[in-house]
Amino acid sequence: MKLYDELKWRGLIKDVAGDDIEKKLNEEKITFYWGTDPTADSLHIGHYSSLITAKRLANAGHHPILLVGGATGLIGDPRPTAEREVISVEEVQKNLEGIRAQIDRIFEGRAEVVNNYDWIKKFDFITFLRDVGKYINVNYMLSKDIISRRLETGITFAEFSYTLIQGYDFLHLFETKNCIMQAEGSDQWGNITTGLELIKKKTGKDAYAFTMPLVLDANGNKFGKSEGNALWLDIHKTSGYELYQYLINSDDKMVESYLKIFTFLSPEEIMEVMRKHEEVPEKRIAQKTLAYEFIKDLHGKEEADKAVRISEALFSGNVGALSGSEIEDGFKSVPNFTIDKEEENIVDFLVHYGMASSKREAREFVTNRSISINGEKIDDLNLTITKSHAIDDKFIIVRRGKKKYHLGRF
Ligand code: 383
Repeated sequence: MKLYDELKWRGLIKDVAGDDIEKKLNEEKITFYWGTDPTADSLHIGHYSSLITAKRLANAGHHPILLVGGATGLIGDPRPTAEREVISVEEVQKNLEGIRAQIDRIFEGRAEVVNNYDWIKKFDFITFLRDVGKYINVNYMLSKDIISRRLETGITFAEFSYTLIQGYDFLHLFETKNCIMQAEGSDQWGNITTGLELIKKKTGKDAYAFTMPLVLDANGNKFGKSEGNALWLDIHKTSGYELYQYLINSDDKMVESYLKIFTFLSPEEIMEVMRKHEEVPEKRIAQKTLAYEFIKDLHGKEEADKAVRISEALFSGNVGALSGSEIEDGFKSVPNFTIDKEEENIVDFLVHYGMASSKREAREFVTNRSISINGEKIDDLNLTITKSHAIDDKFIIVRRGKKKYHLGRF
C-alpha cells in the first residue's frame, strides 16, 4: 500500500489542504512538521496518535520537524471552553526539556526538534503587527471554529492572537527549512489554515496540511483518559502495566480502529489479528495484541513482557512469582497498607488491616479457603504472618475470592 492510501486505511486523515498531497506523500520526499505546547513535562496518549502518524511519515522517508512551543506555550492555544492558566517561564522551560527527550526517544534520534521561541523572540510588538498582523484579517480569525465559540464566554487578546504565532511558525519553517506540510490533530485545523493563508499572502505559494480525527472511546469520550486522568507517555507517571490495563479493556467495537491508529503492524497483520479475534472474541486477541504492541513501541519489549506477566499473574492468582518492581506496578490501584507488626496471627491480621470486618468473618474466610497469601491458598487458622512470608522481604499480597487484592508491605 502506498503511504497516503495506508494513512487513509488507518483512518488517519480528516481535513486536507493541497490538491496533490497524495502525490507529495507517495512520490516525493518532503519536510513536514508537527507541534506541541509544553503545558506539562510529559506528552500523554492524546498526543500519541498524531505523534506516531508523524513517525509513519518519517518511516516512509519524509523528514520530520517536531516543534515544541517555547513561545506558544507562554500564551496557550485557546480551548473551546475557557481561558487557560498562565504557566511560568521556568515551568515552560522545564516541560520543554522533558518533552524534547520523549520525542527524541520515540523518533530514535531521527527527529529534528525545534523550539519556536528561537525565532519568535526576535519580534518586538510593532514588528510582529507589521510583519504578521497586517496579513491576517480579524474577520477571518473570528470565523475560526474555536475563536467563534469563545466569543460568547470571552477570550483575551493574548489567546485570540495565538493563531498568528502558530501561523508564523509554518511560514518560518516553510521559508527557512523548506517545510511544506503540517500534520496535526483535527483541533488544529484553524491554526493550520492561518499558516497556509500567511504563506500564500507572503510568498504566493501553496503549502500542504492534513489533520487526523480525534480518537474516541466506545462512549464517545476522548481516548486515553482513565477515570478522567490523562494516561502519560512518561513511564514514571503511568506505568507500562497501567497503560496495558487501559488498552486491554478496549471495547470490541473500537479495537480494530485502535490497531490501525496505534500499532505499526502491517494492514495484512492487522487483518489476520482481526480474523483470529473474531473466531473467539472471548480470548480478546485483538486487545492483547493492541496492548502489547503499544507498550512495546513506546517503552520497549521488556516493559511489554513485564505488563503481560503482571496481568497473567493477577488473572490466574499466581502472584508468587512476581518481582518487587512488578508488584509495585501491578498493585497501585488496590488497597495498600503498611504492616506494623513483626508477626501476627492470620485472623487478627485480616481484621487489623481491614480485609475482614470481624474475627468471625476472618475465620470464615480462612476456613472457606477463600484467602490466598502471595498466591498460595491457606486454610490454617493458626498461621502466623511474618516477614518470612514476604516477597523480596517486603510484600504480602492478600487475595480474597477471585479478584479482591490487598497489598501489605513490611
Ligand atoms: C504550537 C505551534 C506550532 C504548531 C503547533 C503548536 C501546538 C498546538 C497545540 N497542540 C496540542 C497540544 O499542544 O495546542 N497549538 O497539546 C496537540 N498537539 C498534537 C496534535 C493534537 C493537539 O500537540 O491534536 C494532539 O496532539 O496536533 O491537540 O507551530
